[in-house]
Amino acid sequence: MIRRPPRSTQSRSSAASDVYKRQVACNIYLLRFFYFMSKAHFGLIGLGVMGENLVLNAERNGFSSVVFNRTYSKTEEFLEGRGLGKNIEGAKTLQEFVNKLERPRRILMMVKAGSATDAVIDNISEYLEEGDLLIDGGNSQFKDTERRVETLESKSFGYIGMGVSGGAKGALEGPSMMPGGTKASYDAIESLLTKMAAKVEDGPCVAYVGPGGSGHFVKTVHNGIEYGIEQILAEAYDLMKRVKNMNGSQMSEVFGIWNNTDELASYLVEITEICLNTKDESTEEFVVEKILDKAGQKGTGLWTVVSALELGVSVPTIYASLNARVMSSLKEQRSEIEKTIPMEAIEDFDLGDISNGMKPLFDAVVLATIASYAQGMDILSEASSVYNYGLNMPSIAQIWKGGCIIRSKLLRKIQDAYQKDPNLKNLIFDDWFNNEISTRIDNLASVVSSSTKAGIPVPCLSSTLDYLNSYRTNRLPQNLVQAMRDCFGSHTYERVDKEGSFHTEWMK
Ligand code: NBP
Repeated sequence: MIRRPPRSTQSRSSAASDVYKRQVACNIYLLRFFYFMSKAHFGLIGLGVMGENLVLNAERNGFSSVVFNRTYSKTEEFLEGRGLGKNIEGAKTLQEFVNKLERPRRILMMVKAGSATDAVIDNISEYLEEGDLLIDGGNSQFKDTERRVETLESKSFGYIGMGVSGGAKGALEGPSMMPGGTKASYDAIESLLTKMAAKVEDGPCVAYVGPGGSGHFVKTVHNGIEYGIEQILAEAYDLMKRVKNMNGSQMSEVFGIWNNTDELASYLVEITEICLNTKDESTEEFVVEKILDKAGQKGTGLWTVVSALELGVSVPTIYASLNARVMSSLKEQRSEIEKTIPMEAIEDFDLGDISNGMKPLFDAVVLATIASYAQGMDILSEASSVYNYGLNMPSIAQIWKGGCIIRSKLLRKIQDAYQKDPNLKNLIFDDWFNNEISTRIDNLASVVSSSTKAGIPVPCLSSTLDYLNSYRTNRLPQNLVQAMRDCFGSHTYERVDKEGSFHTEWMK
């Protein structure tokens, strides 16, 4: 690149020497320029399933990237495999990682929630500089995120706690993302996130959620709703199988019909259709029937229920789904007790048939699904005012409409309902949802009562029925509960006929 003056004239010509010096200076400047220009736009820590796919997504959208993983061999494997030929570099140490990033740095952490996230933050903090931004895309507890936002922002770093949903495929092709933290930090990554996110007909599935841990709070509730819907679909499957003796293909056909309706068209119904119709390659039998009936839970379902209870929000459908997983884990105990309190043979009852899309069962599933969303949205409304999150409910429905596990057609209706009335107390007050409930509740009641009589547990369907029946009565028996509390503890009570606080001497 640099043309050296010929040796013979070098010492004799000071003019030529000046030209040479200027050329060197110019080239050093260019080298420096290209060095800084070549720094990567985006850094990722944690090459698990999610991290790997998210960094490929960022790179595909034009963001050159650097990756770091605790175990370096995984980084090498990635760079020689899926990362090969991409604008992605690896780093062996965190020092090298930050040096390869343009400033202010934008770093996404995709590691396990809890102590692993704290360890990564501690380790990287010493290399960060003012204005650098850390994004936690793991499933962190929102209270941990509140603490981290406060600590990191006080050190002049940016911190975003971001819920990410969509699994491996979503992470690669476009996830749904729920970022929370300061608005200034969000603004610094808005263009990156908007490009990476799933897109639906009316925009991307990402938006600023709110301050502090609100992004992770919204993700937690997303997962609570997901627990609910998964259990509801599992109960529908159980009824088809045990009451109607349907095989995998027949059940799959019903879920296929449901997936073409305005009420149930969704990702979870779509994958249920696929799961039920998939055969085991070695046995040629339906795989689902070969899977042990035990489901685990990683924390977000539990956090949803705990948050709901702390906020005083009623979430029986979501709670029932969590409890169903807990009960399923008692496999040995269930097998033992089955022998001591045996069930009667199950008699056939009306669930409809394939030709009418199993209408009574469909109605029951629609209402339980609506209840799951309604309860989740109620938690968000309450959290928004108690924690000062200022959540925009239609915007959250928009984020969930694509890319995430609970994406569904119903979310359009939910978005409309909150757009019509931003202070909606519950979806049940919206005309469309109110009509759905009025016209389907009889079928929900008959499915629940027949299942209960037959001894088939339907915890989400029955909790939904109780939830809706409690909602639609002006008369609940808590007057007696209040009487008992006043009787043993002088807690006093309110009356229906006059204002004030009253006490009765019950034992006189
Ligand atoms: P994993 O949680 O299975 O793996 C995390 C990666 O982080 C591993 O490659 C691990 O390195 C690395 N890591 C680093 Br760097 N520092 C670590 C430390 N101090 N302790 C433990 N691991 C460390 O990945 P994932 O399934 O992609 O999940 C990442 C996050 O995203 C989790 O919070 C998860 O809950 C959340 N999430 C997952 C999904 C999903 O569908 N999987 C969906 C949405 C959100 P190593 O190679 O040395 O072990």
